[in-house]
Amino acid sequence: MSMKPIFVLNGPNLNRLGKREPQIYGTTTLAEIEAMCREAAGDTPVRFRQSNAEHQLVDWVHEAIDEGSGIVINPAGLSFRSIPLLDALKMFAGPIIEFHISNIHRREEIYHHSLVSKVATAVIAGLGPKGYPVAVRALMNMVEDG
Ligand code: DHK
Repeated sequence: MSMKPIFVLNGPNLNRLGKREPQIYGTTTLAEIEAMCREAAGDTPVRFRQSNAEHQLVDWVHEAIDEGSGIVINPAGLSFRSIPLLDALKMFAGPIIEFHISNIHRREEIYHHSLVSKVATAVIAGLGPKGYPVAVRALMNMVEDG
């Protein structure tokens, strides 16, 4: 198993999980989600990050390009319009899992067309916060399979 870190990257407003629209996103906090991801990763190092800034997400993808084995990314609102984030992800050679807590396809039209899906290896949407460890384990399997 690669001991290069996996990256779990989270976009805008996800720092508010727990209080943010609980009927959509549940009441699990980002800190609790981080703990679930680290538990799922076992001995594999996890770089778990969140930012409301597009450029910060881009910089973290660059870090993953240089040092990471795989990426789980919840781009949140950046999923739908961010060419810079898409361009950065195109440079990443490993597996990418795009993750959304909610089923974006069952929501308003503005959430239906993710640019990130054009470069993601897989997309997980609708499993809720407990889907994050599912995504981490799936990513680790992809990394192991090479
Ligand atoms: C989170 C967001 O902030 C929204 O912009 C996405 C995604 C959905 C989620 O379900 O995790 O549309």
